Amino acid sequence: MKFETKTIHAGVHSDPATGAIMTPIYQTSTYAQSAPGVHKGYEYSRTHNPTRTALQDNLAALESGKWGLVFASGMAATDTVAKLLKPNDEVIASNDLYGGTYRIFTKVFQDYGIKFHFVDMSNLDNVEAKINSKTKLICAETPTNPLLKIVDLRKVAAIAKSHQILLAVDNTFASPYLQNPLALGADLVVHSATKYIGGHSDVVMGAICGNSNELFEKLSFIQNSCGAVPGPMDCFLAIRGIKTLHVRMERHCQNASKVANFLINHPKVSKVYYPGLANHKGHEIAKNQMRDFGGMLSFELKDDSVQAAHKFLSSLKIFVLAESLGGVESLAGHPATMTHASIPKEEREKAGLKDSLIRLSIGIENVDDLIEDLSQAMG
Ligand code: P1T
Repeated sequence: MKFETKTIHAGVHSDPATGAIMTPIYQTSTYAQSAPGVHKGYEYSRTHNPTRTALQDNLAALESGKWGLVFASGMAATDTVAKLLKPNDEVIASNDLYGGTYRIFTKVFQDYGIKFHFVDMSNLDNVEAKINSKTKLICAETPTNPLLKIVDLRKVAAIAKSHQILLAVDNTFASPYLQNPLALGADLVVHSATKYIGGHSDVVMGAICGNSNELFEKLSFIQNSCGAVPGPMDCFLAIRGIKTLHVRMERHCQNASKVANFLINHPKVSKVYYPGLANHKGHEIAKNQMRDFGGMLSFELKDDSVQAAHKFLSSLKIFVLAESLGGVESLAGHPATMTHASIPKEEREKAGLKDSLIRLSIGIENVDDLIEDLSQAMG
């Protein structure tokens, strides 16, 4: 089955009781048993819920994985992966990554005796330099949030495999339509399904997909034991959102490419980060491992101050100033004071994240309206 058909049909079966073609919202916490332990595969909704099962099977198919697990948020998915670790284990993670991921690693898991190394993974020598016998996990994000750096997934997977280290890839920015890390050698793919997967800014959710039965056993055990599961209504919304994932992503990519080309020619803009631009450092790798270049881009103003960025952001009329990304509506954000404020300034600067950096999540509106809005906000 091709991707576009999977988005609509994979994992989703018409309801056996009524024939309803949409998976019902099984809004129930528990299931009747005819005798203790005798049931129809469902005992309690923290463990399993039919609406969640349909979504998990659908996502597994979209990521070319054997299994999928969904969580109450993207952070809950990352939390679950990190819970595979033990004290004294070491992790190598992208130094340009979602601020909340940096925060859970440094403020939560570091206290449990796990050591994190944050490196620029667009150069894989930086990864190899930090590998030692304690390294158990490599966490890559590509394209990265917010600088849109590209990590060569085939190469980092080969490095991880040769050292028997697990590779988890946060595929949030690409979505399963543009990139399938499992097919490129990753062990686990992680999503904030809040973003392109849900697609309509109406749900907070996370996901992990993989192929290994052993990892499935461990991760589903943590999912059930720790309980960060999404409710059936949210699973329904995600199933509905996914049905148009491929169509939305095509428009996100077309619009973002046009906006990037508008911005590189604007006199007040000093730099544009978009992997679709031929001069982007990761352009060739992105071409090789992604179907298109995505709907996210960032740019710096020539006036590199928080004030200049804030003035621009407050002048936007169609773009909504908000955290998050990947919805049908265009959003704009200021990583230094919003999504990445939890990363200390000196760490942000080391990663190249400047005060004037503005991040855009390009929606699927008419692109001329979007460009006009950016143009008037530049003043
Ligand atoms: O927000 P949540 O669903 O918990 O997902 C966390 C997360 C994980 N990974 C990446 C790459 C992300 O971008 C996010 C969330 N990001 C934002 C809210 C943001 O505005 O960047």
